[in-house]
Amino acid sequence: MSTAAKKESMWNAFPGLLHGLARQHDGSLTRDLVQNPGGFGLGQVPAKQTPDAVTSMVCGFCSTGCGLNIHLREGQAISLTPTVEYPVNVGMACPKGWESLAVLAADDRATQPLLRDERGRRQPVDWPTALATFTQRMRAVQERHGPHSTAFLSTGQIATEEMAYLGSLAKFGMGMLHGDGNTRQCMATSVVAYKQAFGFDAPPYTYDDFEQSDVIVLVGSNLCIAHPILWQRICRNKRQPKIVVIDPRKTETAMSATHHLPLKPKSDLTLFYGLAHLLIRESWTKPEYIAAHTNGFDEFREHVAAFTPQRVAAATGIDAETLLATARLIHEGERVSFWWTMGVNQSYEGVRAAQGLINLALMTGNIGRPGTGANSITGQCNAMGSRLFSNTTNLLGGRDFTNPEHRQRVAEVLSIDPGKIPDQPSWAYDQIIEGILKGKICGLWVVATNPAHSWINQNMVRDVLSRLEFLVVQDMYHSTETAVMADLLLPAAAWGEKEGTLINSERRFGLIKKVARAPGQALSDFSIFRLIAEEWGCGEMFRNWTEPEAVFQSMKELSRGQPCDITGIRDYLELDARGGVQWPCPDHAPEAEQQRRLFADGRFFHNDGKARFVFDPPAEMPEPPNARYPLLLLTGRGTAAQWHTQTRTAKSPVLRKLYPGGVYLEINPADARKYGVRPNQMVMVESQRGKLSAKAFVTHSVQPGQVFLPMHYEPVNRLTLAHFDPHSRQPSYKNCAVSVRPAEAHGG
Ligand SMILES: Nc1nc2c(c(=O)[nH]1)N[C@H]1C(S)=C(S)[C@@H](COP(=O)(O)OP(=O)(O)OC[C@H]3O[C@@H](n4cnc5c(=O)[nH]c(N)nc54)[C@H](O)[C@@H]3O)O[C@H]1N2
Ligand SMILES: Nc1nc2c(c(=O)[nH]1)N[C@H]1C(S)=C(S)[C@@H](COP(=O)(O)OP(=O)(O)OC[C@H]3O[C@@H](n4cnc5c(=O)[nH]c(N)nc54)[C@H](O)[C@@H]3O)O[C@H]1N2
Ligand code: SF4
Ligand SMILES: [Mo]
Repeated sequence: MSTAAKKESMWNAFPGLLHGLARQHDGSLTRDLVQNPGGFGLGQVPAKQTPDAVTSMVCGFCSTGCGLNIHLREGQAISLTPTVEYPVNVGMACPKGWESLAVLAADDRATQPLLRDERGRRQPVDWPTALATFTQRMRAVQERHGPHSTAFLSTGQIATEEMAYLGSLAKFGMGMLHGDGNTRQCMATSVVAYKQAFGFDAPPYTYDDFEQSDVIVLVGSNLCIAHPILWQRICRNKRQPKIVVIDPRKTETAMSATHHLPLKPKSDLTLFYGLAHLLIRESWTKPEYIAAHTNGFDEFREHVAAFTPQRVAAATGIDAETLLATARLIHEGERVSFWWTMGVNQSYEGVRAAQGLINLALMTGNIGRPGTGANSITGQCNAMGSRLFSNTTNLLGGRDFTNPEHRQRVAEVLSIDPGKIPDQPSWAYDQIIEGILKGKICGLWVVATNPAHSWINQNMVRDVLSRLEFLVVQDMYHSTETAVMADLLLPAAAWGEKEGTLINSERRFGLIKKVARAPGQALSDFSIFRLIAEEWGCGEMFRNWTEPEAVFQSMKELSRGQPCDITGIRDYLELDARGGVQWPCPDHAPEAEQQRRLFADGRFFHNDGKARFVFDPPAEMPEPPNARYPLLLLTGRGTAAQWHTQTRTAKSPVLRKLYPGGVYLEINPADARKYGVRPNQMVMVESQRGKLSAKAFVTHSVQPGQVFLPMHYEPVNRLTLAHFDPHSRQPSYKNCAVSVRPAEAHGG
């Protein structure tokens, strides 16, 4: 392929990129990039550095879990290219994946432990001092305020083995009760929805379903930006699928779809009940499937009887004709798949909305067959690992802390005293934050997450974190919003500098490998946990966990007999050779195929083998727009080149060119006129809790009455309202009331 053709296919592949560039309002940049495709890091190897070996591993950004070939010289990575043979990405990667190595080299990498002195300055210390300080001060907090006064906040972005170590060390070794992950911000809703409906947290699909579907319903999911390679998988679908995007915004994905339902924000639940109503009214359900494989349908039918097209049209803004046409699409599709992400999960009624989609799949028999499913797409590279093995909400292996048999089993596998395992689950993230506010949590250990940017309602978070007696942050950079608040910073090695496994959205275990040296004295999270275990005096408990692969062997045993059984994966070598393996993979099973989906036999994980219809009346939006704050704020991903709080992506000069440097607000032209806002003008966006200034991006992609801010910029969560789904305690980041006015008019 010529360079120009390659370039063009890049643009086509990533509508999200083009959109990001369009927002820069700067044609010169586009021209530069087009003239200099090398800027994309298209895998060219610098002339002087010819690789002498290649190894492959999975990407450490998003949950897609693409395979990357790492080109090595003398054992060190010099460049990378997407792996063609890997079943996930079949030779493709998004800009973040291409730039994975670039973000490792940065001036603000944490290279040594930093300890705050009496005058409040961060001073470099050696590891023995750091470890001794950690232990002494955490112990002191526990002695002063009781054993449960220390807690941890972890992540979906370290290796599964590291998560298992952290969760076991903190809870079984150090006596903590409370520890949660940033996956609460993200996936808690799907976890609860699946558990209640299927009996286990089990996303049923395989990515091949994107290619096998003939109707693909994407709800609150901006695939083109957030999962660009999964969008590419849809583009490979030869069945000419209908693609229905349900999103209040006309996103890049909505623009590329065949159908867009721009519903009113948070009216999803009503919409799904309205669709169920029509499917029942028109006899477009699968009674045999419902009778054989589900419980609760009769009650559900009664519940949705009240959701007439008129009522649903009024609540959702989608007219009755479109509702019927959508129900018809679902009925006529031979293979219909329902996919959802944060537009569903991040809501005060996220769990019921996710179950609304599960109900649609169940009642139409769209599950367990190729191209079907009620499919939650995860976000972080190892959100799925966190769900099964982080020992936070669930006991190791997807078990339950409150179940004595489960505790006994885990104690046996780990050869520990069952009395060391807490018999109650942890507080959720928001309860830990509130616990700090109430003086119940006084020591906090934050690993691979950046709550001082990403947690909802920042004004409160900063204040809360500053009340802690001891805040430890373990991060690869010393400069994150949370790291700079830490009393003690522990420098961590990053993806590419350590080994372990990640589990992607389709339940596939993949390997990460050490292909680069960590800078300075930074250590892998795994090594840090080991050292802390020794220093704390509980090293003996983890004597077998000498390296990540040893923990992997324990994880296998912990999974035995569980729905997520992986006893059939011999070791890392085999995992590597097989191109990743999806769970379940029990040891007695024949060699597993590369693509597998759950529930092909119609059996779910509840004791009676049946799935459940779960439903509730829709709830009121807690903070609807009002006279003072007349606009509804949506937040989410901005471009394919930005990752969350930007600690990583901002370090790549290439990625930085692909997105606007400063915070921008998407606002509809009608509202821009109404509030006197001109394109590119600085505006003040204000909620009851805080304000920020942003550049106005006047666009029809948001509806009148709504505005959108990308979450990647630090001030955004100063505005958001701390409210949560009652079942999952996931924050509802995507709705609060704000006002917008030109900044100059007020001197700002
Ligand atoms: N480039 C990039 N990719 C990422 C990430 C990143 O930071 N950058 N993060 C990763 C992570 S951790 C996650 S969780 C995923 C998130 O992936 P997505 O969920 O796809 O991303 P978001 O933009 O947060 O939200 C998706 C859409 O929800 C819509 N939405 C808002 N309110 C509603 C509503 O009430 N109903 C409906 N139906 N839709 C609504 C928004 O308009 C938005 O377009 O992305 C992953 N991939
Ligand atoms: N308003 C709004 N807010 C949101 C969202 C939204 O849609 N809107 N989305 C939410 C969602 S879905 C998510 S997932 C969260 C994400 O929120 P965060 O988890 O806070 O975001 P990240 O920037 O991914 O933070 C990861 C941190 O880990 C560090 N790190 C990376 N690799 C390693 C490693 O191997 N070891 C260690 N020790 N550190 C490492 C990075 O430098 C970074 O500081 O944001 C949430 N916040
Ligand atoms: S789509 Fe996700 S996993 Fe694939 S290269 Fe991009 S960031 Fe990495
Ligand atoms: Mo997420």
